[in-house]
Amino acid sequence: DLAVLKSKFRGALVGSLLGDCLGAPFEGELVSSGDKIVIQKYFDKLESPDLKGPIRSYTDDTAMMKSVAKTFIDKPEVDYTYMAKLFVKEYFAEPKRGYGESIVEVFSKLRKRKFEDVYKPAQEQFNGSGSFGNGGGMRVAPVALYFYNNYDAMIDVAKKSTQLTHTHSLGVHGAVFQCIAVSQALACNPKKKIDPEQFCNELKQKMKEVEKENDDGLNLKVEQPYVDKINVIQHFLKAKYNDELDEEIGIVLGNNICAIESVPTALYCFLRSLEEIPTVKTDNIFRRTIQYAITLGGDTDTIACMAGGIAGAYLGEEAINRNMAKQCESYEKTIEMADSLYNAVCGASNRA
Ligand code: R7I
Ligand code: MG
Ligand code: MG
Ligand code: MG
Repeated sequence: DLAVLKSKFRGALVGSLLGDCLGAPFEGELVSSGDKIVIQKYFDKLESPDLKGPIRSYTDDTAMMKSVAKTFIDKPEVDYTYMAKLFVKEYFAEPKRGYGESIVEVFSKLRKRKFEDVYKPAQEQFNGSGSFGNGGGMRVAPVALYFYNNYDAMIDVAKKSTQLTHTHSLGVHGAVFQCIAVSQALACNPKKKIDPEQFCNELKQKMKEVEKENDDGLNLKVEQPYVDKINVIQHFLKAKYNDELDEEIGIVLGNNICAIESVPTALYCFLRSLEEIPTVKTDNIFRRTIQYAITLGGDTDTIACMAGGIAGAYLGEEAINRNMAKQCESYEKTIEMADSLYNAVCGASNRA
């Protein structure tokens, strides 16, 4: 159903935006049980129609996501130099969006070297091993949308668009993980309950393929770290929710800026939120997902952004409270962007 798909495109991008904007004030904070009440009140207030928006600014997560989407809209045959130029232009226009500390060096080199070899500056990061930050994962949702009917192209573009800034396999595969998660959510019927076990098994199958490339002397502690994390997610989902579990999640799955310590956590937040969570009082699965993600602390904007992208891709934009959305900078533009992507993929000219 095309109307449902259009709504899911909007849901994925607006969901990411809300996670970023609403999670940003808590980034880097340690969240205690008292803070969960503060966060509950914060979200209750955001749903109120009396609030005037937009007041919640987005960060680098959304800034870069917009550049990825714009590349597909402007350049149907993906142009990575164009994408790199958009990243750089956006960064130097608004450098104070909370970018990762090291990525800024990539932007400077790209500009200084006039985009000669667009992959080289990223390869030079961290003495040649490349960044394993979550910057690839946080901006990948448009890739899952634009290539929703072409899996192999989606994987390829998820990798290449990440490698403009992150070349460590943990950074690249983290983005691929998030991209597949969004694409699977996109394919799920929003009126049917997702079976978390099945969702994980499907993703695990695909990540086993992706992580076959890992034997490249990177000294990873385990052979297939993302596959491993899916097993951990499945383990935690089998446990009945209790408050103390969250602390363990923060430690075992992680809540920091490394892709391996945040991308799987975002998926866990979404899957856990399919059922009620006593400390997150709402009937709305989308809100529960991002609110729960934020209560885990750490890299809250990015984990909520990625979890929100998955939830929005599953549920569609109807699930996202409009009062809450209107608080967020660039909400209307994000809808337009989702529609442009949708038209590029499913528009009249493409359907013949
Ligand atoms: O990954 P990146 O774009 O940062 C994204 C995060 C998100 O939370 C955003 O919301 C924003 O706050 O930043 O940017 P990078 O600078 O490439 O990576 C982020 C950080 O991860 C780096 O500054 C390092 O602290 C760490 N990091 C590494 N540390 C050691 N060795 C990334 N790669 C490495 C590494 O190889
Ligand atoms: Mg950010
Ligand atoms: Mg870097
Ligand atoms: Mg962040």
